[in-house]
Amino acid sequence: MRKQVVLYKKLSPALMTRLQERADVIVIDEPNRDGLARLRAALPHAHGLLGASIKLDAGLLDLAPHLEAVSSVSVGIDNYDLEYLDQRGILLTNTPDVLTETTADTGFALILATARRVVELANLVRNGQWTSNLGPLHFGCDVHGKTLGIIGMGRIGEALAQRGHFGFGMPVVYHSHSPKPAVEKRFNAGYRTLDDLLKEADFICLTLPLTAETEGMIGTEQFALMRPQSIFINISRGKVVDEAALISALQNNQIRAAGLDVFEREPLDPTSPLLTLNNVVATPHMGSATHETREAMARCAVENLISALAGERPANLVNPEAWRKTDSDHKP
Ligand code: 8YV
Repeated sequence: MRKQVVLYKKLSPALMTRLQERADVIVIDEPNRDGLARLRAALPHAHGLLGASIKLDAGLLDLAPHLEAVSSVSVGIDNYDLEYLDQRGILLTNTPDVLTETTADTGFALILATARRVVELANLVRNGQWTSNLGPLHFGCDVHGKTLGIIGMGRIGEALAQRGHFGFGMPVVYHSHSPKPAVEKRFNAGYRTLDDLLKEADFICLTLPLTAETEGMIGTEQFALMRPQSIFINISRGKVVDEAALISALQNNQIRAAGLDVFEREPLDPTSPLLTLNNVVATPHMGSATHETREAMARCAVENLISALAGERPANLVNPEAWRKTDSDHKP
């Protein structure tokens, strides 16, 4: 019997053909509020799900009694209840590696845009307000040679360190669960406690996953440790930061600026105080959003799902516990 797959993120024609060779596919337009009703209606038939950016909690997945695998088109897995998935033996896969470089590029785009005030000054030109040579009122600050602080030294953190060290001659300091000798050797990077990094770095970049441990990790106390010339960059998850504390730190000039690609609630409310501040560059969760990378992520997600529904261990399995459970179920 052909498995049923519910797709809640569009695929290219080539990948749609690839998936339809192996399963019957129900397509739900990117489920906004209306789409969510269609997703709920499709779940009772689903053996596999493929998509991203929707919280698939127990309430939703209880509607899918035949579900075997969820293939996320993302590296972040905070939209999924791993305990629930393990308990039901539902495999979860993600798309690491293929988006690392692109997301690190986004991180550096925000570093440069905030330090050199690119958006603000480009708008000056666009609005016909460039009437004389720039003076100190419009000067930004240098990036090269400044200290790059990275909180969370995973794949994306390492790619940021590579750009800073080799590309911009930046001393690199980092904080993570444990020291990473290979990273220290490759980038002459120094391990710091979180507090020491916040006091020392000129650019403070968050590349952490959102977990129960990291939620709200950067708040009033942490912003108070940063220096007035420091710039805060978030390309991880909005909820790692207390957004009200960030707004207050910016409004009170506790930090120079912020480059933000993620927010506590997305899309960001157009009335957010963040959007009234000239020293904030806010982008719409575009970290991995290039044609090449999103196609590579979708290709990875399709292959993960095909493997999982064929009873093979997927390449990017997030929850091996569920595999062990299904494996024992398959054993005679
Ligand atoms: C987008 C991301 O959420 O991979 C992640 O975890 O945050 C981004 O890449 C994802 O690409 C949406 O499809």
